[in-house]
Amino acid sequence: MALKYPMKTFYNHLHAQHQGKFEMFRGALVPCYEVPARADHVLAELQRRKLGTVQPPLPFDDAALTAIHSPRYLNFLATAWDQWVALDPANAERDILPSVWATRTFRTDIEPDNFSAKVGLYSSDAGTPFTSGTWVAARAGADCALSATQAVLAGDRAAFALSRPPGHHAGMDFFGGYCFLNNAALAAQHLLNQGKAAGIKKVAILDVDYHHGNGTQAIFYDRPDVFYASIHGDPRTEFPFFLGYADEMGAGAGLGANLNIPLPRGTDFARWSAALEHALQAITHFGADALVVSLGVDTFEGDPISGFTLKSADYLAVGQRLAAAGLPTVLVFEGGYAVADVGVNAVNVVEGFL
Ligand code: 6XA
Ligand code: ZN
Repeated sequence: MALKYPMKTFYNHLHAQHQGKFEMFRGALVPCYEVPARADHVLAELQRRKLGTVQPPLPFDDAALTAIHSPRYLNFLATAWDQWVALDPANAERDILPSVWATRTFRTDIEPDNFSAKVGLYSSDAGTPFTSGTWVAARAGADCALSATQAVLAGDRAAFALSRPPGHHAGMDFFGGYCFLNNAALAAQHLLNQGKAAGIKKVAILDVDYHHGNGTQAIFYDRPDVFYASIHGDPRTEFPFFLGYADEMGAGAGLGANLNIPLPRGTDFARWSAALEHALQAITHFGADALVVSLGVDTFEGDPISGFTLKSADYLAVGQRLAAAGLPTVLVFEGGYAVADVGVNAVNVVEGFL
């Protein structure tokens, strides 16, 4: 196909170093849904259609990470595996999986010495194994998001961060929902920090993943310069359950800069695209100078852990509609677990955008 302009994809060449064995589901350890093949399928489909260029990320220093994540959390991520294996050499064969948490009424200001307690302090669920290569993979994934952002700051109309593990459930200081570093939040903050000369004063994050991006929302909840809009499965029945309701509209100076559109299981593309229209109109009204898209394709009818019914062809229309917003855009890969279809669906968004 003839491209109107090339799109750069920054591919996390180290993503497969994060390869969880099991996640907790209804009292049993089940094989992880978030597998390396997901990203491989997207890469293969991009290359098959010859959509732009694929390159590894540029390295960014830790200052880009501490713009979003707390130093003590980053230090934990960087050292967790070594701490785990130091407890027992046999742990090298086992993933770290949280089992105890600081829920309501507990203290979170003190980092305990006990390793399991530390894991609990910095996590939100038992569905997110931390493996020997998790930090290396997540760190390179953040570099992909920052590199795509850099390309857009340098004048590209759009760029794609193709990485795993995903990011939108990761908070300022916790992992969960298969996420460790919040790639979309890092991109948005980098656009603001480095985009002054380009006239970028306000950024919107549009989260089209099936799941509400609780981490992203919380990071920017009181910020007037970042609008977070999300279309997702109703948290009354869908992960992450405890955030993502329609009455969450931002706080303090950020009041009005958060929009949640929860939809019931079974939602089809007609209803979903009306929600997309609503979200994009709100982003236009906000006056965003640039857009970050949390691009999950777990809205697909065949997704094994989700409940919407979008079809592969619908993702072409999604890409077209995102492009019609007319903003410099960073696309950040998030969820999508119908592994054999993830490549076609994600790349349909990219092709629709072009
Ligand atoms: C519960 C399901 C986690 C959903 C992860 C996801 N283990 N988030 O796709 O967007
Ligand atoms: Zn998801």
